[in-house]
Amino acid sequence: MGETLTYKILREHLVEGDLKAGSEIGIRIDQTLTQDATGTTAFLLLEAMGIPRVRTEVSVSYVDHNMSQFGPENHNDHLYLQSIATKFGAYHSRPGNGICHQVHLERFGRPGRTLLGSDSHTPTGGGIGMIAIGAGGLDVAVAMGGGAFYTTCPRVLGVELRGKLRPWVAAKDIILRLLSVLTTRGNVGCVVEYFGPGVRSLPVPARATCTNMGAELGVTTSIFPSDAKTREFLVAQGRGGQFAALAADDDAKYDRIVKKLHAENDAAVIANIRRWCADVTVGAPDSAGMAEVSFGRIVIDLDKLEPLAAAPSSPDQIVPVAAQKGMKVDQVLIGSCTNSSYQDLMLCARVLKGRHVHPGVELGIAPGSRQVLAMLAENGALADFVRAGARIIESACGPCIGQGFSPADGAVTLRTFNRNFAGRTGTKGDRCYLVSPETAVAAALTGQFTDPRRLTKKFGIACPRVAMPKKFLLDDEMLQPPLPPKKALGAEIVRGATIVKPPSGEKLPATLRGRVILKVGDKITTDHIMPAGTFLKHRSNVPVYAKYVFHCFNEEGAPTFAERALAVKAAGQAGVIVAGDSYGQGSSREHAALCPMYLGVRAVLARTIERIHQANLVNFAICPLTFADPADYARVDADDELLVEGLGAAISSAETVVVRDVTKGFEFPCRLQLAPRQRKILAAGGLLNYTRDGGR
Ligand code: MIC
Ligand code: SF4
Repeated sequence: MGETLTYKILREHLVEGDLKAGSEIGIRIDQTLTQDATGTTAFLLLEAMGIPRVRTEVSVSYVDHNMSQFGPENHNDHLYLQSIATKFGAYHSRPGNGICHQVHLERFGRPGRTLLGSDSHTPTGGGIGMIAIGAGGLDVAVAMGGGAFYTTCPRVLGVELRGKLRPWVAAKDIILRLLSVLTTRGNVGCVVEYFGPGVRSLPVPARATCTNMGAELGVTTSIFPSDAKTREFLVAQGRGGQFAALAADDDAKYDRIVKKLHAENDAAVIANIRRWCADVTVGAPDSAGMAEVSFGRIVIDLDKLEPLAAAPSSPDQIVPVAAQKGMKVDQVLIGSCTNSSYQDLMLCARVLKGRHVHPGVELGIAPGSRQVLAMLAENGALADFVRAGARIIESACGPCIGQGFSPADGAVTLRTFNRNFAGRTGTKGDRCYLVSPETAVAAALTGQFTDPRRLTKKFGIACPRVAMPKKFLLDDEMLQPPLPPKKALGAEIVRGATIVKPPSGEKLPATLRGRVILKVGDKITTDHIMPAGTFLKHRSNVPVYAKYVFHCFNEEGAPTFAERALAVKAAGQAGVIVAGDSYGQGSSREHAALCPMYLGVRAVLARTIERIHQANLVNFAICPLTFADPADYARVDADDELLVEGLGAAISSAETVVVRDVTKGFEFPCRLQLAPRQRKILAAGGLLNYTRDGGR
């Protein structure tokens, strides 16, 4: 039987385990990337492991997130990263050089290689045929040191693309369509693999938009084949020699995906599955209304796609742009690692050339890289933007991570980004829609939600065709190469006062006596747990950053989560967080585990936990437990005292533990769904201790 592309690359990199979906595997990592908001911790942990030099083929440290430089913290981080990265044998992409995923695609991405990045959008590299996975900084530090990356061998979900996108319909609409089918829930342990004749028409940046936002599906990664379009891109980047043709076998068999969905509440999702998937079966709902839905693969006829948007406040709230027609738009932002390529921005520049932004709209443009920005500057497109009234933002994450451009109260903001979690823009109650550059630029011109296809019908604007440049502007001056080993020996590490050694984990107690500090609902993202925006600058200082854990749930005048947690810790009890489905969605930020650990949290009790976050919890010795019966979630409340006898022993092999709610006087079973290596890490008191003890 033929093999998927995913398994071909995994097989080549397998160092431990069997390629059997659901079992734990260890894979060799060829390349790593870190960014400044996660990278300082990653490098501090690398130092703590006593590893003097990276052992990968390529490791790159990017600076792109914390760029506002209010106070000394950001610049301290930049200088630390510059000094440690080059000393330890990594490339350093200086601030101003662009967003890590865009730059990595341009300058380092290689078909068939593995990439591990301390950022959840690392799967962007799948657009060039890599197995590119997001992980916590500690996992990336281990990989930089030459260690394998351990993960669950995935099920591979096939997405067959047919036909060709029509004018004004974009790659963003493909991934938004996928989000309407798969949602952000219940896809842990899958890889999305694109195939079919429709792939051929999509250039690498369009593919990268799809794989980038695969992160929002919660899958391990997404991947496209490497073909003539990949070669074209690599040649234009001056790296034609790195091309390799890669594809699944013609008779490759994709996995069936089985999901439990609520027959009534998820009726729209089930309808989408019926419409867009092959071989669908929908079981009868059980007593709780949950039905088993299974399907073979997703089939998207690109000709049939229409412009879509993700409505507030989740990337899977998908609506047709046409249905929003007439809604006033106050702000349009074009950029982020999802849609800031040369082609994306050229399309917008051509539409805006000789025209003006609607007076009711603020338009911001953030080119994804210095390469993109320099090319726009040289060919005059930048001037077209400026003359149209756009505000030019530097090549960085910027507004995507709440660094400026927060919208006014009640304002509608359209962004070409990948996340619209509530409050991520920096404004409480924000109304943020995620759209393609085509839809964004249409709104910038008209001042309202406008199906971009109407630009042709109503305004006579033809959809610009932006071809792949024959040669991109190549200038790697802002990419500092690693110092040669001899020079590196004497090089100094610049360590500002705001860079504080992160705490390491402790072993779990034999019996856990805990207290529920907070109970939260479904789809709690790492932005809820550890806010970014103005708090982002404290990433290198855990004691300070920890003050803001669950900041969005703190109430004025009442003790904060941090204060309550520290009181519980002082009383000799373990802190426990209780959550619903999909706990820890979104980013890879390990601070969402590291800071709660610092405050004494020792267990998370949830209905389901997302992949990267679960790994981060384990890495920092917080025990991830899931309710064996999801109905028990409703019975446990904040402030309840919990007792888990024998937890310390159970983590080595038990599948379930019994949790006693001492306050209410009842017991309930919880699952310990851990891979064998995760059990060892937990038993050692976290990954740092495990590695120091010689664990692999
Ligand atoms: C994000 O998009 O949320 C981030 C900021 O890039 C994060 C990483 C971080 O929190 O530093 C991510 O996606 O992993
Ligand atoms: Fe940066 Fe936004 Fe991409 Fe995260 S999603 S890496 S914040 S641009």
